[in-house]
Amino acid sequence: MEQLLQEMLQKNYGKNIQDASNEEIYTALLEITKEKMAGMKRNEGSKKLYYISAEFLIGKLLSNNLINLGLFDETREVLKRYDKEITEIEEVEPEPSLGNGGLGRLAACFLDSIATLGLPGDGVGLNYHDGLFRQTFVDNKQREEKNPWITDQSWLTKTERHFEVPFQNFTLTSTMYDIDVPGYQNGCNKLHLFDLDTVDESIIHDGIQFNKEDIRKNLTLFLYPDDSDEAGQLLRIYQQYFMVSNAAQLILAEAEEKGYDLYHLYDHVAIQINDTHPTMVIPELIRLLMQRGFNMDTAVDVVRKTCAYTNHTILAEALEKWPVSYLEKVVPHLMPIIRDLDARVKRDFHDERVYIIDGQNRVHMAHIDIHFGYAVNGVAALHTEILKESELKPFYDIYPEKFNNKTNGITFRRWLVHCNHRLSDYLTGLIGPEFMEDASNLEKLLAYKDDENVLADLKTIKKEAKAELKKYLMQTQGVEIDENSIFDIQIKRLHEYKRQQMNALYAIYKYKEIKKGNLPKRPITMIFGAKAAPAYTIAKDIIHLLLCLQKLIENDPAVRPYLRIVMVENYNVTKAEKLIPACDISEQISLASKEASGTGNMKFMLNGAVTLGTEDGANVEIHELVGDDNIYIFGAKSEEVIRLYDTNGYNSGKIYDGDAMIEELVDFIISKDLIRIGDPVSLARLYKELVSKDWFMTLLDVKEYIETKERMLADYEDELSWERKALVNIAKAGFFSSDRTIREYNDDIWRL
Ligand code: C3B
Repeated sequence: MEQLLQEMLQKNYGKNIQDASNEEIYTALLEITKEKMAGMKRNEGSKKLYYISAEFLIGKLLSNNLINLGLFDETREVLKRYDKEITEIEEVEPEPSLGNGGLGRLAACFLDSIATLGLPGDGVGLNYHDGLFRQTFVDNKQREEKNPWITDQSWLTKTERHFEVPFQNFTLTSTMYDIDVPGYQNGCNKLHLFDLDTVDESIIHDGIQFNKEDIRKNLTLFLYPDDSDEAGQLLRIYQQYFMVSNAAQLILAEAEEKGYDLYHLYDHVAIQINDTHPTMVIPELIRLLMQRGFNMDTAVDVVRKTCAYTNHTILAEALEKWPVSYLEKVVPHLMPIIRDLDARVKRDFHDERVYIIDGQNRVHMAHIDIHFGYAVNGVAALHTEILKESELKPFYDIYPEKFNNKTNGITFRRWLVHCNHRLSDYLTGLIGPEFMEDASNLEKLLAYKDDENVLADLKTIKKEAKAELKKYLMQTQGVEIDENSIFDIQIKRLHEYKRQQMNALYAIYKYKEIKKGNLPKRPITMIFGAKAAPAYTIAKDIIHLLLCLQKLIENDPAVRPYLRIVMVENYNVTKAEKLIPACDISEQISLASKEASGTGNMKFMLNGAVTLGTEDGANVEIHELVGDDNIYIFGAKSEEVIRLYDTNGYNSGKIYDGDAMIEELVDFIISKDLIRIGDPVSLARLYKELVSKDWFMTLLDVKEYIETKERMLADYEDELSWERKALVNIAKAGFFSSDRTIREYNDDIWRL
């Protein structure tokens, strides 16, 4: 590596390692790594997977690619010899902005595991130039800015592949870009990102505004452009069709190049539809096969045996339903096929809940996936049960054999080896390196459950991570936190169902206690990271409340030594990698039944944090694995929540009126103290939402939440017993390796 790096720096800049800047070293390492990956063996086989997804939240790639190539340690050593830190070199790398939340990060973990298991499988998505917006805080509010991440030298490689994508009154020519996905000690796959040469970033103005009608210029500018008006919804359909038409054309082109019989496409290709965004791949493939001479029945049959669908949520807003009139405007050539599919369903089933086109002339995308794919999976045990028993019950009754569960996972290469090398090195020394190959070997750690030296070491490792986070927050945001405080962290998209507002009510509770003189034994640092969708008003109000509380406490010398709130700006993968190793308390407090799985919960556990959570998503499985003593569970169970929804039985106003403490906490949102700092309109709106609607039942669980968190804080003071909980969490995290998840997908669904 030393020689390669010297040569590259000489060639590019006429410099040696000693004199090169971090930018120059980064660029040289990027080029070296790209060349290595280009020379790697490809994962091959007679059947290949295409994982189509609107998001791939891949994070920075340099370190992870080096880890997977087996070059990381060597590179780190070489740089050290010249007094350079790889972490600082990596600061130069822009984070690709190709995803929003858990769904996109899951897709990225999956690509890593697919390649690592040696399976031939490529990702297919879009090359958004500005991706998801960059978040800044101005006047204690979120502001959205564009987020350009593509630089001259990047992991993208422009290819010679182009496809013609037809729309109603024009045709667009695509360009395919590739990013290599090297497996850990295995072959390489690719992430294909489609783009348009005519996209023009200069049309963006005033933050993230742009002309939504100029498709040639705007198509791949943003991930999830604002869809609060018709033009925005049409743009999303343009994006989705562009993505899947390219995917379908690529799949058929590769199959034809290999000489496969398209009548047996399913012997050579599996297509995974990640949430409903890529659903139009089904009618598009049918259309393309019919262009090649298939009749409709045969095309439907072949496509049905090729496509599988993953459901990631039961929230109605995310289960897409496009008006027929919109599809007619953008992709009129797909509508005859969609109508035909709908007619088949209406012929066979007399239950309007399973129709594709409903009585209001809307196309239910998930219904296309379920009828015309061969597998449907949820992403955690509880979630899959809810799909089968309530959300998708009419479908489960028809196709029980299609439904299966695939509990999510995370790649340990990124979420342990890369983000917490101290812990990962320590574990290797203690229990051997086998857990890197097979994560269930982490259980060997249980043998040290009562070893006080090991428990003390774990504490030291956590302390170092906390000190590092402290340094990072100082450098990036200028806030100073106390590394001896308890780090209580909630990082995830801002959504009412995730209940950051409930955590804010805890902060108010604690603030008031401290004001009364009930000081905590140890200071608490509450850390949040979250972006709110630009048009999601209440979510932005919650961010505003958190930022106002942060300000209030910062300016109060009586409270500040005991309680801090830090809202991390522009939360992303890079920041998650710094936050997760430093966490003591992992906040997983969604309203039971609403969080399909969660994957942050797994990352925290793996890094020795203890979960404070509801019985929701994968928390249920974490609970089963670690046992009652090593997790803090509270709140209404999913059955109760579902019953409350079904019977209209929840009334937040009644809870508020009937409980003096809850009333006091909620009233604080519109207190003089906060109104002085914040925007009265925004705070009053949030207050009103909580007392008059509270759709995600914050007030139902808030008391038990506060009690449980208080118990947790008290337990933290028993150091040995706390570290033992941390140890058990690490030891039991092996199940959540995405290598396990992908093995299951392959065994049960893809059969590559
Ligand atoms: C998320 C869900 O909200 C999480 O519970 C889940 O862990 C991940 O997907 C991965 O399965 N999700 C998301 O990020 N975006 C959506 N549109 C739907 C679900």
